Amino acid sequence: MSENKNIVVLISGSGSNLQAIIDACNDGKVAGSITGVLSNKADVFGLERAKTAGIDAQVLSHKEFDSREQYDQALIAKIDAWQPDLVVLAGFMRILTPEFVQHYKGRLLNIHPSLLPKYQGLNTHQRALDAGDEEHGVSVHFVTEELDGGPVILQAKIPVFAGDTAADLQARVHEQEHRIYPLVVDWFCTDRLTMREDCATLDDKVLPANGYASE
Ligand code: NHR
Ligand code: GAR
Repeated sequence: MSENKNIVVLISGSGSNLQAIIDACNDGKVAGSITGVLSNKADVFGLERAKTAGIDAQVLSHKEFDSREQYDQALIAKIDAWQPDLVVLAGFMRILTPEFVQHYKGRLLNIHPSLLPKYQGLNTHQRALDAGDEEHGVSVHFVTEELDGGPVILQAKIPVFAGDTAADLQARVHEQEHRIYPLVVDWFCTDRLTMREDCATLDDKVLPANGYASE
């Protein structure tokens, strides 16, 4: 089972999390290889990162489809051609249908820039600032039908300082993302991490609601 796993990464943008996972695979820190990268947007830098690393990179634009259901069926066909053991959302900005989520259930991860269950959805950094939060952060979770509602695996916190802008928070969050996402991907690839009955388990222990070692 814990042979080298096939990983497919879905992106919509700059792909700095993709890069962190590429680097970790190359450094032997992740027991897997990225067999494909798919973006719903053409001309994003993440596609260049994939090509530079010698990874098959393709675009499937949601604009070419009449419905989310049709788009997601086409997405599944592309992804499955890469025979993934794990599908990683890394800044992928399209909400996925229940059919898609069901197809990859238990092998679909997302990184979300907030301390879930706070700030599901978009504009998380500005919302944390507007709420006057003194801490903010990032969560890696299994994807379920409920948007940003699947079981949390690992979080990292960052401080919010007076005068911070959303861009400051985003930069601070990014640093943490690049540390924790490869780690969680490796847990999956070494068969330590599973989803059972909508709970995340690490080494057969059910993780708490905020993930590993949270307060
Ligand atoms: N799909 C499901 N079913 N469940 C989740 O938990 C998902 C998901 C798809 C993406 C990432 C997520 C995030 O981390 C994610 C989690 C996009 C939107 C969104 O509103 C919301 C959450 C996330 C990603 N997207 C708009 C849409 O209409 C488009 C926005 C845009 O293109 O800029 O799909 O935050
Ligand atoms: C990351 O900060 C990720 O948490 C966020 O997008 C960024 C992608 O950066 N995800 C979302 O906002 C999902 N709605 P990257 O392209 O450099 O990896």
